[in-house]
Amino acid sequence: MNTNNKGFDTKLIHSGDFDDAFGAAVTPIYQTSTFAFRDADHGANLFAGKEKGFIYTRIGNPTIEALENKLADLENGVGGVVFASGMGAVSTLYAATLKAGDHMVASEAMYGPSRSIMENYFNNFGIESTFVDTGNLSAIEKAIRPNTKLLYVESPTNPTMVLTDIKKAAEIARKNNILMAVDNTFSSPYLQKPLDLGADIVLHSLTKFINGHADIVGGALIAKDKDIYARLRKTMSYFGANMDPHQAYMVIRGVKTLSLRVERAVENAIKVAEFLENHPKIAWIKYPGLKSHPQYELAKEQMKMPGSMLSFGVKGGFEAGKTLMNNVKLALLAVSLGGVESLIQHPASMTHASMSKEAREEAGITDELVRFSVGIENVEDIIADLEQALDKI
Ligand code: LCS
Repeated sequence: MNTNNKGFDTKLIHSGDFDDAFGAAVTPIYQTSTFAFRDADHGANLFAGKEKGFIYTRIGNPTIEALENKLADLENGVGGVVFASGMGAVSTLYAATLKAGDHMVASEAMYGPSRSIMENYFNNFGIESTFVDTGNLSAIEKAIRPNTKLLYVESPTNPTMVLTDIKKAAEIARKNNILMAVDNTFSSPYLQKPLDLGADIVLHSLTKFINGHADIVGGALIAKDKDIYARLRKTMSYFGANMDPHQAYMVIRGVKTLSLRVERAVENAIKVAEFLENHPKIAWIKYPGLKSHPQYELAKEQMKMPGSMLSFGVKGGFEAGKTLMNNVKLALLAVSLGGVESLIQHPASMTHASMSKEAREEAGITDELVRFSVGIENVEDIIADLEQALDKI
């Protein structure tokens, strides 16, 4: 279906649909590694890009392409490329946009491995990086060097919930001839559209809100411009972190309810955040939907709603936080986020353990920080669960 000028929810359901031979109501799974050519000229033309069609599933596949088209439409980009994981997308982003002698400026707090692969692997190929508080625009400007080629931000950051003013940061990037990429995992395209705000590339761990059901791992890059899209696609197909058709089918199924899930999760998160902020055993809480968040106004400006991720510290520090995590019964003590189920975890020893302690402390990922991904269960149950676990401290 042509979803031009249609609303976001209509796009969630129908964008990327293609005419299946049997009129299937949902995108079928083309579980095949290769596609037969009509004749030798057909094969040669496909490889030369003179004809459209499918060659080999690492390069492209109808089920995978349906998801890529849907995601590009949702983020208002020209094209999308999907990956076996979010980290497949991150490593392909770096490989496609940086070469020896180049420099990247990025958010100091971001998903641990996104930072660690730059500091422990890409550095070995002569690529430099500076990690700063991208919530502070002058820190971005100060970090830019003549060889800076990529500005990469997470907004909000995992797990410190710091926002970057995407519009203003994109202006800085443009002025300096730098590509800007935004990891939009914590918001999803329902809440935030980085390309509309001036970014060049959007990244997603599809594992999170977009799939939403904690049953697959996946990643995506969406580009605003055809040349960048072509570069990302080529790098993906050579490096081989491609998605599998069955995985793509699962994400297509999951994403259809994105707006419904996110709306309920945010509604719950606001109540959970208010409960925690008023609880005597909570030392501090960072949630963009609370007036106490230093970027509350920016969140209202660039996000449709404040999301359903929050981080906090319990009075008594790490030991008290550990007691809380060991005593929740409804929320799962597990990494990942953005699914229908509430999840609690400890970034310093789990998702961000790959960063050095100094880098963590500098980025605000203190040992006491607990991260909570609010699910879509009945909010009274989520709060009662937290309350009984806090009572154990
Ligand atoms: N970007 C962000 C913001 C993430 O949170 C993650 C994973 C990734 C990229 C990588 O995606 P993946 O390869 O896992 O699909 N974040 C995780 C987290 O916070 N807990 O477990 C995984």
